[in-house]
Amino acid sequence: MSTPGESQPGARQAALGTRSALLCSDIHLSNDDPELTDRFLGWLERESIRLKPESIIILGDCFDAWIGDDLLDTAGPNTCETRLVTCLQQLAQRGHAPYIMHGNRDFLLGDQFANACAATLLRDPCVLSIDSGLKILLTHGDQLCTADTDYQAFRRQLRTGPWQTDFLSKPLAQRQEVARDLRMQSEHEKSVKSMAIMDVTDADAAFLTDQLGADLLLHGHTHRPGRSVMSNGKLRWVLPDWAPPHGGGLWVDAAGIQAI
Ligand SMILES: [Mn+2]
Repeated sequence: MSTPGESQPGARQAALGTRSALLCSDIHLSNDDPELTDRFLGWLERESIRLKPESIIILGDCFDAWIGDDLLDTAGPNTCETRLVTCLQQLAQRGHAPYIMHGNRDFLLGDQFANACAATLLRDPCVLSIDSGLKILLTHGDQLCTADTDYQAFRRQLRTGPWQTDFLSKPLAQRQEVARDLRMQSEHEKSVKSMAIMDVTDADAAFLTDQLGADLLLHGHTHRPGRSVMSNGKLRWVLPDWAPPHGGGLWVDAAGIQAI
């Protein structure tokens, strides 16, 4: 049986040490877009062969929606869910350990899913320590969008145990419907809110990075990739999304961070 969301935060890994990591996020895999699955899995395979990462870290919103791990029981071999599971399992066997953090779209990814792909679920936030000594604060990023108070209230509601237990007790078809409604609501809100409100709040980002003793911040979610300096003087890296023609991620090793 799967363990939903953050109802058991102790079960998630909050720190990770590695020699090198391939990071990506916001792929939004969906069975409506098999080409996106082809493109993303092809990229993971290619970059793993080229860079030989010790860790592969997906920093949230791997899927456009996740309605419960039990959908794996009936997912066909060509679905994006099964294809990702198979791909990560193979990468794990070749020595590239997969790690997955929840995004706001797939916060119900649980233990059944993680076990199926030989992945470890990361807590949000999580501190990544590179062998060189660099400490990177990893977060999906939505919890730092604090100017969007409506979203934060909505997020708190969805991350409670009772909401999740109630949701997961519904039949799959009904959960699909709820997920569709939530997605439409989110698209609507994105279209009427300003970019500033939906971005990370600098003061909160800087505070969290300092509080957890990290040298820099790395997140996804905003679909505004790049690098900037926060008010505490530390760097903030943002991962790209995968809506065409976007894609790619970040590479971290003893030499530092670079976009790939
Ligand atoms: Mn997101």
